[in-house]
Amino acid sequence: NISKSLGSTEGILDKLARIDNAAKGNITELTEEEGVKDKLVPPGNVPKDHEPAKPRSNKMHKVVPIDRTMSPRDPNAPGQLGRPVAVPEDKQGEAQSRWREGHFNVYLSDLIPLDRAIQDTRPEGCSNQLIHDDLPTTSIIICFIDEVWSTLMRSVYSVLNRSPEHLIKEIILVDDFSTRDYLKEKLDTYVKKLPKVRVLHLPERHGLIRARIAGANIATGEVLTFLDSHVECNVGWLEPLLEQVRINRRKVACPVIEVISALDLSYMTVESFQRGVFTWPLNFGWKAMLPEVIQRDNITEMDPIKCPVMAGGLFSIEKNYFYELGTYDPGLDVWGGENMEISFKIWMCGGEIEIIPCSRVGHIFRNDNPYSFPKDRIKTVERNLVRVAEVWLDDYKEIFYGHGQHLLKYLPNIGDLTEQKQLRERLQCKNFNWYIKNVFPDMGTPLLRATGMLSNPKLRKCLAIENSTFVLESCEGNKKSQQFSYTWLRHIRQGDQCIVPVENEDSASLQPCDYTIVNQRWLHKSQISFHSSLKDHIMLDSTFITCLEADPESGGLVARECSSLKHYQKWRFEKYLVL
Ligand code: LR7
Ligand code: MN
Repeated sequence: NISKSLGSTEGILDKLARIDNAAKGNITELTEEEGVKDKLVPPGNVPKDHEPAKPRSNKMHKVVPIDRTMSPRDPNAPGQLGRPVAVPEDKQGEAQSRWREGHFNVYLSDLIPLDRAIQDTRPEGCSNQLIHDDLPTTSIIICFIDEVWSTLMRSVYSVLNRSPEHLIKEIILVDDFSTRDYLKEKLDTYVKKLPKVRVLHLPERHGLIRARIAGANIATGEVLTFLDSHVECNVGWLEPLLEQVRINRRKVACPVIEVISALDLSYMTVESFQRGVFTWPLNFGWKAMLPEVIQRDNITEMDPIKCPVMAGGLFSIEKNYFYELGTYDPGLDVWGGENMEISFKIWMCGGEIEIIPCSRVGHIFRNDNPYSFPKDRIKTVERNLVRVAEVWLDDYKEIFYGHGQHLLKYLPNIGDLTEQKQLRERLQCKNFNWYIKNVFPDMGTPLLRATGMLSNPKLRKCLAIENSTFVLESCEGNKKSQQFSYTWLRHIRQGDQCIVPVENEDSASLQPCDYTIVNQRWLHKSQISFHSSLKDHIMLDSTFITCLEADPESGGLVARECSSLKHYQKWRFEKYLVL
């Protein structure tokens, strides 16, 4: 009996520990009756008015292919079914001059119906897919600044017309302090006729990122679905997104983003099996899954695709989860980089991001923004990215800066990171190395340019550090003092010590590595062609004059004027990871 009751006490303690853990944002799954939803203590201020968790049922239905219209569709209307539209000869001038209202063909957008039909581009099988009857409701949040009326309305109508009514809690249009008149009272009056649409006029420019947070703060649905303000949601787009969130509240679901042509407003589908990825220094891009992988794992066109990062604009996320994650880093400015931040945060702190091929939304891609930035656009994005890198990238920061040394100049101006770092602690997020290994194993960029022993082939000796001074000794592969790293920022490093030249002396010494010290950067195997005869040298990046040289006389390392004839200036790392 005693042992039995002890056993059950342990059970309770174990349960309490798990609830406590979950409250800290830890990822141990709790069973439903333990009430994980209500016990989680989010780091942000969760608005209190969210709906309580509903009882679950396992009843399912096929996706409802809703496609309502305001009036019977005229099959001959321009742009119907997403067909391309041409500007009449006598309207070319008008179309041209109106282009800059949106940086797409505004004239044509105004010409085509607000509720036009588009091709149902879903893969076969999507219409038979089963969806739970008890999906969570969603608030649609569309932020805009100076959006063209017809594209904004077409976005809204596509949501109203192609979503099951009971799933849309509301559509929140967040006006990010637009300057155009029609987006004020006219918009307010107009949306009064539309069901569920609310407008939030921000009293000052927030920028997209903070505008989204403002929208989320007043949302009452269980799930937040963010959209850009020039989209067309396709048939059956919503249920598959909410289904994924219902299955796992830490799953963030993105539709396939299809293309609405900026030129002719045609609706075009896109290649299947595309993942959202990044290249350095944190540029978003698409990358096709390898055909071998698709075959090996028997992946169909309908299967969700795990993405290392999301494009940023279009996704569904459980509202409470969004707040547990601290929403977006509020220190990010205006626009850009927030998709990297939330993607790293989601993956590293226990969630996942998927593209759901049965959900498809068209988006007008354009070359320029029709609104101005408070500061320069590139500078805004780059500063944001540096902020993200400093919080999330760990050692991989080196790759980030190595692919854009100019980014280092933002470091003094990125603001305070304490809260973001604390959030990362509190959520007990995994590190960036885990993220790369598990989420983006094909990232393909090694952490270093070269590693191992650093030898001078002429002398047949290796550089070593003994008692903080350089010595040349016979090469021994497993000797720690002979191990060096050649980093993306062109540091030659042992531990946290970096090689630097000593000013006004022809010698070299060690100094704690510091990204911002230019004298710590050395060119080696560099592609700079006018130095190709010095490729095997190790040349100071800031001067192009000084090279590291083995000095047989002192048995140490010196820094002297580079010369292609000097064999003691030629070096080889044991292993090159990048050429
Ligand atoms: O200050 C601003 N305030 C805003 O409300 C700036 C913009 N906005 C609105 C704007 O009206 C639009 O609805 O924010 C939305 C996005 O801006 P766009 O459409 O001018 O830029 P974009 O389509 O290139 O935006 C992409 O990158 C952004 C970076 O911060 C956001 O993540 C966008 O959501 C994202 N869009 C997409 O992911 C759609 C597919 C693009 C791809 C790939
Ligand atoms: Mn956009």
